[in-house]
Parts: sequence; C-alpha cells; structure tokens
Amino acid sequence: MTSYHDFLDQPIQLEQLGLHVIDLPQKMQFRSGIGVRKSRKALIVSWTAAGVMGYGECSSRADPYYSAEFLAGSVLLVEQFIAPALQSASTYREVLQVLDRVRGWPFTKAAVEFAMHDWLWRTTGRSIFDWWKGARVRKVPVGISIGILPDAESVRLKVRTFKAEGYRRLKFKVNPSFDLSLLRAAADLLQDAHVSFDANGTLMEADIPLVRELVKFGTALEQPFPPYRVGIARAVQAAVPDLKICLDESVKSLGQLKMAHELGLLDELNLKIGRVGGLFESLRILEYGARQNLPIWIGGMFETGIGRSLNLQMAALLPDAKAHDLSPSSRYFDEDILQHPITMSTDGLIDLSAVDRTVDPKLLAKYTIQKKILTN
Ligand code: OSB
Ligand code: MG
Repeated sequence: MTSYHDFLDQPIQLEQLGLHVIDLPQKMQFRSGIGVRKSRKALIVSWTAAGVMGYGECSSRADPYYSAEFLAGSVLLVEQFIAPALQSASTYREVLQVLDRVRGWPFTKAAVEFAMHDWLWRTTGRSIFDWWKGARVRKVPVGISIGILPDAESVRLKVRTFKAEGYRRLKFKVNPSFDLSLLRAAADLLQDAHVSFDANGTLMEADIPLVRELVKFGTALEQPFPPYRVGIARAVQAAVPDLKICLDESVKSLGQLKMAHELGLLDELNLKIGRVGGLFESLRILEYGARQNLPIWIGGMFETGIGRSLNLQMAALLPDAKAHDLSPSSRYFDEDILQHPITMSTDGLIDLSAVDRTVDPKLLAKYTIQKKILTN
C-alpha cells in the first residue's frame, strides 16, 4: 500500500448495525450563539461482525441549530437508507460509495464510517491513519471553548481556572449581544493568554463595531457569519481589513473548502471530522491544507470519549496547529463511556499513547435511552 487511498480496498464484514441514542448529563450548562445545552444527546453507531464490535459517534446536535442534521433524523436516515444499502458492501470503498449517494447529512454518514473503521482496527490492528505520510505528534495541544457567561466575575473565575488547568487557547463564544466589558474586566488575566472567538454564524453587517473590537486580540474569528452569506462576509472584510476568518459551519466537504478558499472567505479552518463526512474526506482536506498553506486545527462538538479519541488521532497529524478544541471528557461529563477517561496534562497536552479507546458497555447501556439493532 502506498497511500491512504489504497486503504479503501480493505475488506469489511457486517452482521449487525446498532443505533444507540445516549443522553450523557453535562456538569454544567453551556451557552453559545446556537443556544443553551445541558446534556450531550447523541447517536452512537455500533458495527458488529465476527464477534468484534466497533463504535462511531455522530457529533451533530439533537436539534437542527448548528447544522441541518438532528438526532432523530440521523436515526431514520441510517435505518431507512444507509443500513439496507450496506448489505452489498464488502470493502471500505464500497461503504463510502453507499454513504456518498446520500446528499448532505455528513455527521451521520461519518458516524457509520467511524464505526466501520473502528471495527476494522479492532479486527486487524490496521487503521487509515497508518497510511498518512506526513509528520505527526504524539502529544496533542488542547484549547477550550468557553460558553457565553453572565457576568465579569464568572469570566475572571473561568479564565483563571482554565489557564491553571493548562489550556493553550481560550475560545470565547460570542453573539451580537456579547458584552465586551466582561472581557475588559479580565484584561490582566488575558494578557498572556491565546484568546480567540467563535460567533457560530450569528454576526451580520450591523455587528461591524463588535468585529472591530474582537480583531484587536489578533486571532481569527470563527464562523462570524451565517454559512454562504458571501455578501455579508465581503462587506465586513472591506470594513475591517484586519479581520481573519476561521470557518466552521460553512465547510462540509473538500469541495466547499476549495470554493470558500478560492473566494477568499477564510484564513484558517476548524476541521470537524464528522462535519466534512468522515475520515477519508478529512485526510484529503489535510492534504489540501498542507499544499495551500492553509492552517487547520481540529474542532469538537462535546463528544464522548468515542468521538474525542478519534478527533485526537486526526489532530496528531497536524504538527503545526497550536491548539485543538479537544478538552478531556472530565471537562463536560462526570462519567464518560470509555473505560478510562481521556486526561490532559497541566501543560495542556493530551498524550495519545495514553488514550485507551476501550468502550465500557455497561456505561454505554447506562446512558442509552433508545436502542435499535439492525441485522444485515
Ligand atoms: O462551534 O465549535 C463550535 C460545540 C457544539 C457545537 C458547535 C461548536 C462547539 C464547540 C465545542 O465549540 C468545542 C468542544 O467540543 O470542546
Ligand atoms: Mg465553531
């Protein structure tokens, strides 16, 4: 084999596809431009054959407010269209062909690929990452995404705590009513920190004054405008020449990334493996980024350890990234569904060699609120 493309020739088997809807309580609520969330409701796909079970997590939200995908729809899509079509697939490539036929729904399709890939890895010890030719790191630098907070005191407290925990970037969620005085009240603490902002597509031309203030921090502004509102982006870019844009929601495939890049709509990419439809597409995006000198880092969606451990493997292929949104599970959940929760050192690194991806079936069952087993 000479490249990760050849890995798609790997034969696969499938006896049962499992759909596990979990509801994992969060330690605290999280407010962003999207809304408020209190627990992680998600679909976990299991892929079983030859006595081995692989798992894949669908990162999208239960509601359609981040992207068009939503949990109940993901379950229906797999049940009615993907599972029946998988019956004839006998290689990795054929599974991707089944998934490619479905328009949209990248997170859901990716979860099926993740489960299959996990099964393949547990069965053969081989993974698509083995065929990546570029450099990689063993320790992955981590940043934290901070929800919109109610007052200056909580901002100071969080900033102090997260700096002490070692996070290498503090990413603040913002929206059009974001109160900059809260940040000013923490200016002394933020001075030596790497600060960035994520608007989750909520800003418009009217928010130029806010954008002007945010760019003073010198970092890219993540998904400032709603996806595909090129006119707004152009207008704000013209009004605020220092604006650097990091795209998230807008980029759902390599094709969309190329288009946005050619149109001058981004300076860096928050790559969520699920959002672009999976592992294979993500590796193609990594190659494009390397060729074009486009900075890429890996984003998260509050995954459980199942999704997080995969995100971390992808992040390891980006040696130049300063920080990825991949906080350890303990930040969100009292209990994860891996046997051993993922942990971060006080210098903000997660050591991949210490990540054990074994799922605890008892914990998975404990947090499962709906389950379907589809027999192939
Ligand atoms: O916009 O990056 C985002 C979580 C859910 C939905 C969208 C986003 C996020 C995050 C969380 O920022 C980052 C993380 O998982 O640590
Ligand atoms: Mg984002």
